[in-house]
Amino acid sequence: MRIVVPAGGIGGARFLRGLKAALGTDAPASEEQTTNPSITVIGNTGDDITLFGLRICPDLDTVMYTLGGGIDEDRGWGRKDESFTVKEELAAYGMKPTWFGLGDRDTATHIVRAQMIAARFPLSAVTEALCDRWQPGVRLLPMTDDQVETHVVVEEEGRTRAIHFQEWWIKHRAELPARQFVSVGAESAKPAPGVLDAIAQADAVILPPSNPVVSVGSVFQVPGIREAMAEKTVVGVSPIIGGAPVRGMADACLSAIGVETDAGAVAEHLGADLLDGWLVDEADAGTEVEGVEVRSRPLYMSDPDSTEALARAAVDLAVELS
Ligand code: GDP
Ligand code: FO1
Ligand code: CA
Ligand code: CA
Repeated sequence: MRIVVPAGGIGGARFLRGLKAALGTDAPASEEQTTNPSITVIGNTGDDITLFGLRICPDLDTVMYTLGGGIDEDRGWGRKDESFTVKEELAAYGMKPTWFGLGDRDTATHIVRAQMIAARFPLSAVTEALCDRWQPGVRLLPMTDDQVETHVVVEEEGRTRAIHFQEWWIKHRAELPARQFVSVGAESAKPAPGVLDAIAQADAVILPPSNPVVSVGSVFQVPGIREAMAEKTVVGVSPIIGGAPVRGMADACLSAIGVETDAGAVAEHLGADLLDGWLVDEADAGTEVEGVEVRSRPLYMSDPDSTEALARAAVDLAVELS
């Protein structure tokens, strides 16, 4: 079975771990699996930022490290056994910004990426090269090779300005009221090589419980991707349980675009033209979305078994609706 998953960081990556287990692709990779894995991930690159001359791709790296065994499980981003000496030394030079947690081990990834970008390799080729080391067991594609960055229109002391998503998310902890998200560069961006083919060849598209606004929503800003997915059987997993995000600040993103922090409201926002099925938590049983088959299942990815069961429920629903 071939499945395409548009993914952000932690919610996407954890779900993918369960999906690999559910599809039996988490065994040591055979030659066939590395060249033709059954899961293609279309990673959000709207979070990407250039700092200190390095191109940093948080969501791609989160998926790569999580599936490759290199993630810091507690933080959910960056490398395990991390140290921050480079960050401290940069601060000692007065280098800005100081709010970004640039880890030493993580920096090696950014240096490899910067070097390849300087040699004019596209991001998709860079990502493939990085995955040679991590062997995530999925095909990880950036949504686009073009530069697309999510900027946030905020109001501070009566002044309106746009700041990079990472500044809003990390420095301001999403507390600065957001008026709008803008995917700078998206209009003229093209899906990365392989993205539209993978969707065309997929048996189903599964939306993991990623942030519907700045993760999945950002992937959908690249012209052609959402349209291609809508042709397929699409099943989504709600990132909202009992009216609240499980981790992170998705509620701040949803309220900025006028969507209630509610499992049903998120499905309506994603659209009945796209979604065929929608999984909500048992706490949200009874949720109805016109034109969408809604099922309730335990949606907390608290351990490998519950995550695998959740992924299997999504696959089963997709098979049933195909
Ligand atoms: P980010 O890019 O690192 O912010 O990660 P994603 O966009 O992929 O996922 C963030 C979303 O994952 C948040 O909105 C959370 O509500 C959701 N999430 C995290 N853990 C869980 C979980 O165990 N179950 C569900 N259903 N959603 C989760
Ligand atoms: N999140 C933080 O809250 N603080 C950080 O300092 C931070 C650094 C960081 C470095 C590399 C990386 O891949 C991710 C990092 N994140 C950090 C996570 C990231 O900012 C966000 O969680 C996502 O971009 C939102 O999806
Ligand atoms: Ca993200
Ligand atoms: Ca459809």
